[in-house]
Amino acid sequence: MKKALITGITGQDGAYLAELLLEKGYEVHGIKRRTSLFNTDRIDHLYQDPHTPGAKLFLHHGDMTDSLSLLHIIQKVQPDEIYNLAAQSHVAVSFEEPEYTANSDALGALRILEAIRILGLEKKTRFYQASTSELYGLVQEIPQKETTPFYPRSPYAVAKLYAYWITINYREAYGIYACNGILFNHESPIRGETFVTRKITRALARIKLGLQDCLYLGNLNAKRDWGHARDYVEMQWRMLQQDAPEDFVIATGIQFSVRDFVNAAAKELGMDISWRGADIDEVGSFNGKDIVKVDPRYFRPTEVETLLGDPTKAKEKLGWTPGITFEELVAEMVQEDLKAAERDELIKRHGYTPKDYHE
Ligand code: NDP
Ligand code: GDR
Repeated sequence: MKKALITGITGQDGAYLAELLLEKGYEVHGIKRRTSLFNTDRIDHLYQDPHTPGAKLFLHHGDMTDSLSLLHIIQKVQPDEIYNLAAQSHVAVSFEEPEYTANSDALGALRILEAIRILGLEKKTRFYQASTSELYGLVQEIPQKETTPFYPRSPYAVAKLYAYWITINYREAYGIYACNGILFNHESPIRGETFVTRKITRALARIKLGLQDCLYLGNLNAKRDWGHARDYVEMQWRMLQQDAPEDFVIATGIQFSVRDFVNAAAKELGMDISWRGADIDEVGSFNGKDIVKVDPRYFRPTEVETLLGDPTKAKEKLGWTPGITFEELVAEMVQEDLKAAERDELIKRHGYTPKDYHE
């Protein structure tokens, strides 16, 4: 039975990947951080008491900023595959916490690679690094492929650039099977609530049910190549099953703006938004009510305006075909957030205050 170790198992991709690897018969180990409230919502459905005979999912406390915890876990687990998904993954937050972002996202990858080396696992353990289309930043070529030059535009992207190159360096220097998946944006109903897609689907569902008045967004013109996380984690696994380690772009090859996403989500809810004004004065309204407004608080000091991937290499070598379309992705996210909003509306109707979050 193969053993996999997932850093970031409590995140969006970690949860989908754990599910996939368990289905494939792996013993799955995950690293979770100590938090004051439970942070395992996304994997609770997979959890088994470790005392249960045949349990296949095990969680370990650790942190990407703590070399010793990583070393201990890797020594104990002796994994065949490590998927390094843990990161401070929010681009806007990286401008507010640049040092921590560099520590976890850049040095975190180094710590894992160095642990593989220290423990003499270079020939046993395969390593996947969660690289990102944010590396392209101020794009130098359209569409972006594996050979397109990078121009990172945030502390997050600069940290991920270090992780990208240290992965290649350890592959070349020590013969470790290590690959970068350069993944374009991928979303799902379990996407973090402050990424733009989930923020939109959640807010519009709540607006529809009268739980919220308005959705405040930043740059409506930003364009992204959005896919579904479930499809993308399958490619993370396939990258580690090749004869030789290589880096791959995973994308759909289709691009939409943030405004397009708002329109698609609203349409799924039977709301037809009309737009007026421009730039910071742009407003989206429905039934005479202004329900989408621009708040410059969400603008980034340096923005990535447009990303569009060319997944030709992954199609040829990994058999990549995105299974879930943009429309299906939006519909699934909206329907799940509508269910959550309906639960909240019921709670409110019975005089209780539904749980909310603050950005
Ligand atoms: P999430 O933000 O949903 O999950 C991040 C995970 O990392 C969480 O489990 C989080 O733990 C964990 N984590 C954060 N900091 C630390 C730390 N210091 N030590 C240990 N664990 C930590 O991200 P996604 O699942 O969306 O993305 C997975 C990876 O892929 C990330 O590295 C991201 O940067 C990268 N990526 C994502 C893309 C996307 O569109 N989703 C595209 C390209 C790359 P906790 O739950 O406690 O917060
Ligand atoms: P991104 O995702 O920065 O591409 O990083 P995000 O959803 O945060 O932003 C996408 C685009 O939408 C614009 N935008 C807003 N973004 C947020 N979060 N909130 C808003 O209110 C808002 N309004 C407009 C942004 O400016 C941006 O242009 C994601 C993360 O998952 C990274 O970890 C990953 O590496 C990349 O995708 C690929």
